[in-house]
Amino acid sequence: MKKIGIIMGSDSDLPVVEKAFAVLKEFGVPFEAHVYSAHRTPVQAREFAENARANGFGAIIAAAGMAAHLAGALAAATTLPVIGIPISSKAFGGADALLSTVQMPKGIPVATVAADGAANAAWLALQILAVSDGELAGKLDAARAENAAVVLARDAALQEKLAAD
Ligand code: RP5
Repeated sequence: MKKIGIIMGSDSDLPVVEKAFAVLKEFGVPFEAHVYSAHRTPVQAREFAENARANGFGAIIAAAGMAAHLAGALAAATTLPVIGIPISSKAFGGADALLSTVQMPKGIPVATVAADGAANAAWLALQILAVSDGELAGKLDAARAENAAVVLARDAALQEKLAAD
């Protein structure tokens, strides 16, 4: 099975990124995580992306805040799909990182999730791997069915309450 690479610009991003770890663990998909910064350690970040396909990765998740160039810098060095997580910061609440991550020039796309949207980054990475992995696609279908059952149970509870009022 292909691995997911997770790169974060700083260990201060970890509390958000851990939500992606949790989703990947739930589905039993292997991942590797590193702290590499587009600005502070550009050589290591680039090397990771350049070698990612040969090293068995199928997608890369990149989390960074503020002047968030990490996802774009990684995407420039690989044709693997790169998913960007803009990390929210005090000054602009994540709008800075969101725009820095999403506004890529044509030819070098970054699939950008919501600010601090680490769980969805992991779900999207799983869906990318599931394009060529039927077993994983089945697990994703089952998880969606479970989520739907939870929502429908909540709706049923609401209908009961409204009927009783
Ligand atoms: C970004 O700058 C990192 O991804 C982090 O979100 C932000 C602040 O980094 P630290 O100063 O906390 O290391 O590059």
